[in-house]
Amino acid sequence: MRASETPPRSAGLLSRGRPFRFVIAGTVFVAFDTPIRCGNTAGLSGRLSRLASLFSALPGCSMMAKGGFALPTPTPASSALATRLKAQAVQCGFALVGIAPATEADGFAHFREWLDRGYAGEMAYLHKRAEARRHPQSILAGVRSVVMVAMEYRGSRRPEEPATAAGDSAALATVSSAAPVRARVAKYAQGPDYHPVMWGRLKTLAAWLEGEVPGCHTAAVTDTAPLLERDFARRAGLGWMGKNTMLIHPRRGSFFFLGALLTDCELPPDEPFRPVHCGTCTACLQACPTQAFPEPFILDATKCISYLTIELRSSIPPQYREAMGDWLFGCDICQDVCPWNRRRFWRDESQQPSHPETRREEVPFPHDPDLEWLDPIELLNYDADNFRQRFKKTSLWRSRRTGLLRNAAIVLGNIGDERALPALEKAVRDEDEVIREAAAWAIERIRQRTSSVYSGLPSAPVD
Ligand code: B12
Ligand code: SF4
Ligand code: SF4
Repeated sequence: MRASETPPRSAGLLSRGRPFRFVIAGTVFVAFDTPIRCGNTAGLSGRLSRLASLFSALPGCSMMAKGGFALPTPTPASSALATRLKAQAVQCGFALVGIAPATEADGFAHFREWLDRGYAGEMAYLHKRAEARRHPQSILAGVRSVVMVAMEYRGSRRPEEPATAAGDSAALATVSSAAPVRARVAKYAQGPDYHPVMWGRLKTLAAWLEGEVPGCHTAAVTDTAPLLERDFARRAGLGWMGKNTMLIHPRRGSFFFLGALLTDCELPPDEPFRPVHCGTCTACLQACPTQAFPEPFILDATKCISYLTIELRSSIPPQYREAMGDWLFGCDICQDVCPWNRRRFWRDESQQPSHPETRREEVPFPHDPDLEWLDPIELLNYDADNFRQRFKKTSLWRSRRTGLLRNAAIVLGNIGDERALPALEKAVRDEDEVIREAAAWAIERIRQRTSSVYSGLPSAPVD
């Protein structure tokens, strides 16, 4: 008997009249020296079944033997393993879990086109490792399954505090001198840096799987690895890609992080999420203050406040500064307006809907109320040490001191009054050119606004 292995590949077949997708992760070819008559494969099947049962004894290994045509389907053993794996994922604190086959990413061509159109801006890492995003094999050799998980975060939005219509300078200019000057942080960043939290939970899940399937290999990834996460999340059945490009789940909305556990253990894939529940809605496209969607489902990141405040290292182009409003770090507007996120994330739990899924015991992602809003005047006084101490373990570390102080100055230019001038005047002497330039811009804006307010006052009465 000779045995050989084929590399992973996928195929589509009809099973009971319904489309069925599966992965042939490895095929063991056998040859018998006993002649078998055409149409009579009983002897072959018997021997193959015995061989298959040897493999099936390995936990998590699924195998189906067929003489003539090989139709591998998940064995009850691997389905049971998948079910227990999913239960374990919930125990680890994940709100959603699904399994996608480890085949080429459906959206890879779309991703390449997106890069070619220049929408990635200065995010050089996306260009550098572009080809690696074609197939998860680039992260884990021999990968067969991609277990996609979602970890929810809850932010600060309350009914009385809708996201500021950034760019609405009339509203912003009404800031009274008694009101605190504060700058808004995107919900996902109102807590610890999510990467270690996600990796920690994924590693617990990986350890469980490795215990169940000795010898299997895993890789835990979130955000930084070359994986098109939303693509695989859709294929794992976690939701659809909205017109705002977020992955949206019908009951969970879109305020969650994605993570992936890659494994060479073969697991039965879930059905991909096929419908797109956006319908005729265009709320996100209209609400985006920088008009960052050239068309539905496509984001030009170079115009997105999230990119401008977090990823961009240089000065923020002047045409987007006013539209930033009071967003200091990231932006949630295209999610806040999405009907699929309505009724969720009020911090007052009494306003939560009573859907059974929301009542389920979950390990919440830690939320820090002190990170909901930050004082941009205080931030301008931060040196490198203050910055490190306060933000090293948070997502805000990503923008570095330069980016955060630059953003603080711009927010002050948009909403600040004369109280901000001393801090800004100090910042125009900062050693960092990017901070100096933003501070000078903000001073100019505040002075223009103050002088227009005074020129609008009625003249003093003449005795
Ligand atoms: C680069 C990046 C950004 C960039 C660009 C965002 C973008 N829309 O592309 C910037 C800095 C702007 C950004 C912002 C944000 N990000 Co971001 N970001 C990423 C990152 C690292 C890569 C995304 C990417 O490759 N973009 C390029 C586009 C082309 O790919 P894509 O968005 O995945 O789109 C796929 C599908 O849309 C699909 N597709 C679309 N159209 C079509 C059509 C066809 C025919 C097909 C077949 C496929 C297809 O194919 C694409 C490629 O797979 C991912 C993590 C990861 N590794 O995936 C996180 C990620 C997408 N970001 C995330 C978050 C939370 C955010 C913010 C909400 C943060 C904030 N509050 O400020 C914002 C949201 C802005 C927005 N509306 O997207 C989460 C999203 C979770 C979710 N529920 O969707 C991710 C997954 C990180 C994580 N691990 O949780 N981000
Ligand atoms: S995150 Fe903000 S700026 Fe970016 S696309 Fe959404 S609404 Fe527009
Ligand atoms: S706001 Fe409307 S169009 Fe945009 S993602 Fe949500 S449902 Fe889709």
